[in-house]
Amino acid sequence: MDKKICIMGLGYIGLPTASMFATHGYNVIGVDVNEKIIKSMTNGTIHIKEPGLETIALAALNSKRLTVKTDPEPADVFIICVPTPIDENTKKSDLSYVKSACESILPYLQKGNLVILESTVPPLTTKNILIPILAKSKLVVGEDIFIAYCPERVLPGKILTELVKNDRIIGGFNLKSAQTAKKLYKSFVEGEIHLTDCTTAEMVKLMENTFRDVNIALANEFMKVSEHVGTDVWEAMSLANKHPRVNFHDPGPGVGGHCIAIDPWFLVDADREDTELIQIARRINDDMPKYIVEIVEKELEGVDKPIITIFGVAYKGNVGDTRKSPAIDIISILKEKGHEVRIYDPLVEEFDHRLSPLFEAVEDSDCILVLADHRIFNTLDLKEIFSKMRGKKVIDTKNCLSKSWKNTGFDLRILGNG
Ligand code: SAJ
Repeated sequence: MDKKICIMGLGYIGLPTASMFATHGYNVIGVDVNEKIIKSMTNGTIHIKEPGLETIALAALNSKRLTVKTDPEPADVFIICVPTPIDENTKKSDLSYVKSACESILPYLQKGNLVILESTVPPLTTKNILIPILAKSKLVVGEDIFIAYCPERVLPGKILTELVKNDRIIGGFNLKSAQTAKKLYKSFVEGEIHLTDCTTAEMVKLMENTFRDVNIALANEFMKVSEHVGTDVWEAMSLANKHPRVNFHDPGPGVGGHCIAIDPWFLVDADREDTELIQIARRINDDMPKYIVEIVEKELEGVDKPIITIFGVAYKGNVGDTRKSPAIDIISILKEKGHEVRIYDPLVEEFDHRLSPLFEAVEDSDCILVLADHRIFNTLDLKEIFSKMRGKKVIDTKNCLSKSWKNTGFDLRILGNG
C-alpha cells in the first residue's frame, strides 16, 4: 500500500514539500485552515509565486496524488509547516499555529505514525510543546509514534532546487524517529541527510539565519564608517575578501523577508541575557531604512518638492515577495516627511502602495532610489528614462547597477561609497 502523508500548512514551504512528495510516489493530503487557498487550489490556481512551483503543484494535483482540504485525516506521516510569526511589539514568538496544528492531528494519530515539525521555532519547542501535546494521544512517544524536527533551509527564489540539492538536518526524538524521517526525505533529497536530536536541529536552523543577520549588520556598519570617512566600502570589502579567511556579506537598505529578520528573535526569546550581539545586530538592520532616508534627503538638498522613484520593493533581488521588505519602512518615512514617492517593481504584483509602470514612475522624477537588486534594472531603456526625469540622481543601495547607468549620464551615488 502507498504511504500517505498529511501536510499541515500549504504556504511557502508546505506547498512545495507536498508537491515534491506527491510527485515522488506518496499520496499527500495538503491541509490548510484557509478555505480560500483550498478553493483556489481545487480550481487549479496556485497561490504562491515561486519558479517552477506551479508546474509541479499542478502535476501533483492532476495526478490525484495531492488532494487538498481544510481538515486532516488519518495518515502514516504528519508534517507540520505552519507559520511561526513574532509579536512586533514584544518580539516574542507566536506558536499558536504550531499548537493548533498539533491539536488538530491528535484525533487521527495511530500506532506507527511519524510526526515531523518543519516550522522554524525557538529551541526546545519540539520537546516542551509538540511532544506534550502529542503525548495526550496516549501513544508512547518514541515507541508507538515517532517524532522529528526537520527544519526547512531553502532560499526563496530557488526553493524547488534547494529542496532537492541541499543537505538536510533531521533531529529525532530518538534514533528510530530520525531514521524513519530520513527514509522519507530520501525519496527526493539528493543532498546529504544528517541525523541529530530535536533541540540541536532547532538550533542549527536559527544559528544559520542569525549568522547571516549578524554578518549583514557588520557589513552595514562597515558601510556607515566608509560613508563617514569618505571611502568605498565595496572596494575595501572586495580587497579584504582576498584574505583566505574573510568573506563578507553585503550592506544594503535593511533586512527583509520572512526569516532573517525574525529568526534571531527566537534565540533571544530562549535566552535574552546571553544574546547581546544578536539583539544589537537586529537593531542595526532594523534602523537601516532611517539611514537610507537621511542619505536621500542629503542628496536632494536644495531640490524643491522632490519626486523620488523607488526601484524595487521586493525584499530582495529577483523575487516578487515584499514580506517585511525594508522598502515598506523607507516609503512610509519618505511619505511622512511629505515627499512624493512613485514606485516601480515589475516583479511585484500586489503591494500596499500603488505601483506604476516604468515611464510613469520616472516622469519628472528627481531621483531613482534602488532598493532591490533585480537583474531587470540593467536591461531597461536608460536613454528614455534619462530623458523623462527632471533630475538625474540615482541612489543604488545594492551596488547592482551596471556601468551603462553612469555612461548614460546619470549622477550615480552608490551606498557605501562616501
Ligand atoms: N541581505 C543583505 N546582505 C546580504 C544578504 C542578504 O542585506 O549580504 C538582505 C536581503 O536583501 C534580504 C534579507 O537580507 O532583505 C534576507 O535575504 P537572504 O537572501 O539572505 O535570505 P532569505 O530570507 O531569502 O532566506 C534565508 C536563507 N538562509 C540562509 O541563507 C542562511 C534560506 O536558506 C532559509 O531557508 C530562509 O532564510 C528561511 O526560510 O529561513
